This record gives sequence, structure tokens and C-alpha cells, in this order.
Amino acid sequence: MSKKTWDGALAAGLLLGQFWAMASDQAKVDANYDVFATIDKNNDTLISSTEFDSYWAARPDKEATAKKEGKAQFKKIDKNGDGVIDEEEYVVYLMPLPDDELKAKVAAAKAKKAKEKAAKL
Ligand SMILES: [Ca+2]
Ligand SMILES: [Ca+2]
Repeated sequence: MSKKTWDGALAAGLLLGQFWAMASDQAKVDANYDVFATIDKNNDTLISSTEFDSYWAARPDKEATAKKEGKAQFKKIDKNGDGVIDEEEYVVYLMPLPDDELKAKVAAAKAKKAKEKAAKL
């Protein structure tokens, strides 16, 4: 039984790696956007430092310095320094893209997400 579980986990891991290696830029932006939407609890399309803190605190790999690190990370992602992380700042931090491509791809990811949400209602 345990071997089967392990095989399953391995297969899932390989599949994820394969997905990432083969995924189009748009698929990656979609995936990153999903994470953004998860962190953005109040759905105002911005990640506040409070939202980021609770996301950071819930990370399974947190350590003693985690809180301080989280603050530093937030500052790094918040490129324009206005105290909130917007969708484009978040996606471009994980995946550097030229400005025009970034805007178009984030918009497409957003539209996809909105469609999925609408389908669930
Ligand atoms: Ca928010
Ligand atoms: Ca910002």
C-alpha cells in the first residue's frame, strides 16, 4: 500500500515538473495568478501586507525568521512601493516578462479566472 502511495506522489511530482517545463508562458501566468487570487482574501485584486503576512505565516516551511523574511519579501514584490502588491507586480516577480506581454497575459489569466468563478456560481 505504502509503495503505491509513494509511487503516486512521485508521479504527481514528475507530472508537475513536466507541466512546468512544457507549459506555455500563459499557463504559467495562469498558475501564478491562481496563487495571487488565493492570497488576495478580500478579492480587491490587491495583496495587502496583512494578507501577505497571513499567507506567509501559513507556509509549511516557515522558520524563526519567517516573519522578518516575509516583510522583506513583500517589499521586494511591491515594486512601486505603494504598500500593496498588485496582480502584475506579483506575476512579474515570479516570472519576468516584458511589460506589454505581462499586461496581456495577466488580463487573460484574470478573464479565465473570472470565467471559472462564474461557472461555479
Ligand atoms: Ca486584497
Ligand atoms: Ca505595489
